[in-house]
Amino acid sequence: MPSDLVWSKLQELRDNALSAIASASDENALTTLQKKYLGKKGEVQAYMQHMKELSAEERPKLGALVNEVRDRIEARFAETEKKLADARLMADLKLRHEDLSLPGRIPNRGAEHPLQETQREIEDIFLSMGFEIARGPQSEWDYFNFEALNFPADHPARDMQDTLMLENGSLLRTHTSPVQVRTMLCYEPPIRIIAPGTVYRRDDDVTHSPVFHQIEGLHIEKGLNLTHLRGILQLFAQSMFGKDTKIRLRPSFFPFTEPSVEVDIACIFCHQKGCRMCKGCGWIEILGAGMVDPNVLREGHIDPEVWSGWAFGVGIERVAMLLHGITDIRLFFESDLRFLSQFRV
Ligand code: FA5
Repeated sequence: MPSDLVWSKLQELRDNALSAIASASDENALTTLQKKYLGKKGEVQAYMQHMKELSAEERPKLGALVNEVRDRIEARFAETEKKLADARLMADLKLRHEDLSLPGRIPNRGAEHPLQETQREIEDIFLSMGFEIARGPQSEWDYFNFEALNFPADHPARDMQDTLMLENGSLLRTHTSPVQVRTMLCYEPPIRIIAPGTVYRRDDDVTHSPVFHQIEGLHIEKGLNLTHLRGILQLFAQSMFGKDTKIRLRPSFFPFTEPSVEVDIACIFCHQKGCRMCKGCGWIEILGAGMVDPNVLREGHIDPEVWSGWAFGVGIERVAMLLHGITDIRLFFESDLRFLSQFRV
């Protein structure tokens, strides 16, 4: 075929293709046209066969022209494809009769669990006083849970915390106090940490759960005494329960503190007039505490002649129950949304 004829036929093909594509009625018709013009055996590619009929100078011209025609046709395909998709969307919307004046659906919002919230609030109070967070394992060795804390083997004090034993000879920690010795063995004093975590006991009633949470506090420094402990706990109680909250320290016993105390707050429900929550006595116990026993400091490789320390252990459920006036601890663990959604902020 003479070259002039090739050029004009190719241009004719381009113009036909462009108008056929523009008037394609739907996406199926478009696919058929795509194959017809741009497929491997399509009409545009077929023009490459004329190469051999052309002179050496004309061949690159044909190549460039074929490419240009292909680009134009491709661009027209893209435009038409978008036009058809938009039209289909509009038709769908019309069919569905969307009522754009309907109010939107409000998605269900999650919220922090009340125990998590209480834990974070307690942590924030101590972090603001310069304490750092330490952690320890929940499956613990007898040594850290009892022995290093001055509970000799077979000592009756071990019965104070009914223990769940594991098959490998370890146990589920009954309190967060094992983190005390673990921390002492890792860091040089002065030490100022809180250790939040899950603990386990064979205990189950409306105020005691087999799985519950504590936060341990430990401060080791030169010259600490019970008044420092009292001061910090007073500040804690006021930050947590209100600035007028009074505390009192009652003598108690823990093998790992000497002296040991139970700490009560003045009843926040009846202001000490006597109510069901404080069982009529005006005080509510919130935590156990005391000065770290010298034997425990020695287990942590700390010299009790140089350093002294205080520690406390507070139950997170206990604090959350007081804050929200909850009388049954099991509500925290039942995942009942009627209960949990009341805490959504
Ligand atoms: C202890 O666990 C000591 N380790 C606390 C301590 C730390 C004393 C450091 C001295 C120095 P106790 O067994 O009293 O102590 O538990 C502390 C708190 O945990 C209690 O006041 C209570 O709020 C909470 N608690 C204890 N048992 C349960 C339970 N089964 N369910 C929920 N909370 C509990």
